[in-house]
Amino acid sequence: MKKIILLLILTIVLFIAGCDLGNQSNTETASSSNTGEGNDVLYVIEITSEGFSPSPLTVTQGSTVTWINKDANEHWPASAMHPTHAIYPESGGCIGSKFDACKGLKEGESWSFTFNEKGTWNYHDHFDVSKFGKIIVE
Ligand SMILES: [Cu+2]
Repeated sequence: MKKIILLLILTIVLFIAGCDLGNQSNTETASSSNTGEGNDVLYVIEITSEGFSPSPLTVTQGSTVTWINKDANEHWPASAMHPTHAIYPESGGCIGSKFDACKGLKEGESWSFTFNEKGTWNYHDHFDVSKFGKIIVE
C-alpha cells in the first residue's frame, strides 16, 4: 500500500515538472511569433453611477474592450451619437452601428466589443445620455 502511494506521489511530481517545462517552451514560442497584431491585453471599463471609467481609453487596433456594470441601475453602452448610434463605421448591431450593446446591462453583467477601426470613438449610455466615454484606437 505504501509503495502504491509513493508511486502516485512520484507520478504527480513528474507530471507537474513536465507541465512546467512545457509551459516554458510554449511561452518562448508565443513571444517569438508575436507580430504585434491584436493582443491579449484585457481592457475593462467599469460602469458606475458616476459613468464610465477609465475614459478616455487608448487601445491598439483589433483590441477587445469589456464593459462591466458595477451599478444597481442598468446601463447601455453604445456608439455616439444618440439616438442614431452611427458614428462608429462598422455596420450591424441594432440601431446604427456594430458598436452597441443593444440592451441594458444589469448589475454584474458585461459586454465586449472588438475595435477593428482606428480612430477616436465616442460613446454614451443609451439610458442616460449625460454619461459618455471615449475609446481611442491606434
Ligand atoms: Cu443612445
